[in-house]
Amino acid sequence: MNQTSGGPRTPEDGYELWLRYEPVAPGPRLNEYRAAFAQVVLEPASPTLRAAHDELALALSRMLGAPLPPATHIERDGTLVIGMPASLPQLAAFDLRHDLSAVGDEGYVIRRQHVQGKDCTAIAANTDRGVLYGMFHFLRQLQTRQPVHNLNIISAPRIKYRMLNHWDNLDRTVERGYAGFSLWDWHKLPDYLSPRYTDYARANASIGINGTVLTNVNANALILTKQYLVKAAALADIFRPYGLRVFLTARFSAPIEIGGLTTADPLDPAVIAWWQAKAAEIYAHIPDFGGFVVKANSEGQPGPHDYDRSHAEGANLLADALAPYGGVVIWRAFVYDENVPDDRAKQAYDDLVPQDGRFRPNALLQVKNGPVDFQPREPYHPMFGAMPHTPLMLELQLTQEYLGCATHLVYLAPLFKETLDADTGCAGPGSLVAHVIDGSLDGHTLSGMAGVSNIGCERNWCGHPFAAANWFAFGRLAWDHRETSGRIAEDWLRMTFSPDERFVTAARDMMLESREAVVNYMTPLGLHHIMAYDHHYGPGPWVDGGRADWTSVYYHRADADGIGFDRTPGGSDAVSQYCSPYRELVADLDTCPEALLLWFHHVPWQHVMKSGRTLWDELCHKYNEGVASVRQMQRTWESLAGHVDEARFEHVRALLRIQEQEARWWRDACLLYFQTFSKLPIPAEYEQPDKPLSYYRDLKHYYVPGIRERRFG
Ligand code: BDP
Repeated sequence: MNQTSGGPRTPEDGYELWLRYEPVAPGPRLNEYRAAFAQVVLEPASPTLRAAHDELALALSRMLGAPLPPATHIERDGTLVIGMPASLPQLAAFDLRHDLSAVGDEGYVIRRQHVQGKDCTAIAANTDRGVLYGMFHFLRQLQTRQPVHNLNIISAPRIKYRMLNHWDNLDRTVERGYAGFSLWDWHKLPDYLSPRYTDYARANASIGINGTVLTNVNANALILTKQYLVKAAALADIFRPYGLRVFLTARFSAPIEIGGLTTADPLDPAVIAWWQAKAAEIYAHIPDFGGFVVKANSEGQPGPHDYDRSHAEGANLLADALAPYGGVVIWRAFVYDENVPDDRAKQAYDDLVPQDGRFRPNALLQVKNGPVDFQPREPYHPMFGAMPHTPLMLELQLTQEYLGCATHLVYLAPLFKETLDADTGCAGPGSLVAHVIDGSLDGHTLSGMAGVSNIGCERNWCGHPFAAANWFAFGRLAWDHRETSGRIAEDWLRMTFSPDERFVTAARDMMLESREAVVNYMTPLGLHHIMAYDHHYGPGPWVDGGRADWTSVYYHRADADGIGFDRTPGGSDAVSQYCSPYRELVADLDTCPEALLLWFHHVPWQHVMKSGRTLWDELCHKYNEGVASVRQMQRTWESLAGHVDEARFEHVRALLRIQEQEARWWRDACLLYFQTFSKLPIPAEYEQPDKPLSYYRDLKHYYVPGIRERRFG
């Protein structure tokens, strides 16, 4: 644990994430907290309330120097009263009934108030889960050193299913994982229960995440066998007190692979019966099982199309099996097929939008933020707004598959917000993606947000010391998408590193700049999917041959005339999938935001940009700007030595050095490659590549982490 101020800081390994509970330095703030919180009334009458109790004791003994003495009723100033009014009569004096009636079963009220002549604070909710969430919010106030004299917080989540998706395989490899092997030690489960499972649940509860999909979307049917269900059930038992429900991925062909049937046709009575029995078996092991997540008919996965059935028919098969138990099916919309000749960006929409209204009430469709695949920048997915009769979930990727893998500092909240705040216009102005997915636009009660996890077994959970910020930001935005990227970054920095204002301000600015930096040095101006083949580590704009929609040339389409994918009506016409006025805005070369120009248009090299530069010069400018931003991040970090313990400081410093090298690698490789088409010089004012294009093309990288499991069969 850190010391409070002055002197070198004790080395930290990052294990405690944002739950370090750094001691409050002696001074007015500590005095204020000690006066405000002097004893606690909390009946640990359920496992969840016990968890809240234990967390509070841990946190306050660290932050304030001692745990609060327990009390049974309000007997003095500084009494903290925590619980549900239905079971804790001491809360009656606060009269929270009205506010609690509006926060549902996960929200809470935190209020400082004079009751019975004493200065007290209540943390109250309708359920014990709400109490736990409220307690974590309360602790955050202290961790971020907020004043507490006016505490009056009413909060409820805007999204119902706030989930992590682990792309974890049963052999413990993690598809697109850059933080070591899977947390789930399937081999030793259920007999050995790592303490990390509890700490994982604590961290999720602290940011309101209430669901976890344990297994990869490229699913292995074995997870649905008894042998593995008992293991998953052991995890569910640990997670339950923290309000975290377990979900599993369902392989559509499971009835054949583990059920001995000859078909997985969703309309076949034997298949229907098999899934019904399977659901009953799962619920016998995991009574609060959340449901299935399914990737079907995409990238080689089996699905209903194999039997000439629709996605809705496939989803409904599983939805019906889960319905008696209150489970949901989350059907992924990431579907595209190399045999469909049309633009990959259009395929999910074309396949799924016509099925709007055909899904069961307990089915959700999970849609990635953009229409291709988690690129540094994409326009929002046109399915948002196009399926008013179906609850759409937003799927974001926390793990940095296309964003520098293990080593780049990229704070993703600005990317997430860009999608959430996008106005689809589909139900008039102000039809934000956020309103589509929180259900408010079309009156859905089911709503969800999923983040593809960046967590592994590395000691600090996410690998890069800054990567946990993306887990944190995801949870905060899933709870309330109106929060700002800057505010979330500040909280995370204060809790993770130091509450010192100078540190927080500088490091926040560095984080906020990091996303645009990576866009600029990898894929500026709307370029996309030009990473190296398969592992996606490093640049590969020359990738050609094989499956066309997995090549780079498919996406950038550079030629002697220009560069970019023409998605206007004269090209693939993907623009027509958007509602007006966005459709017209992006379809017109003159009004299309330059940040997405080459996503929607094939643009001549000599086209004059808003800056007055030609497209080619602008490309050179952007790539250099990206490198310059990383160098600025390095300078900022250097200036913060002393604010962070040496172990974590040096770790980040080394990774920033790698990031700077790789930003140059990206810039030089891409500019040299695109130059073979533009035939134009890199303006002399910029650094010139010091190696030929052939050098970059010949680079080979073996054993990049995160490559998908090569399964038997
Ligand atoms: C892509 C990944 C692939 C995933 C796929 C998916 O490259 O490993 O299986 O998405 O989301 O980003 O299904």
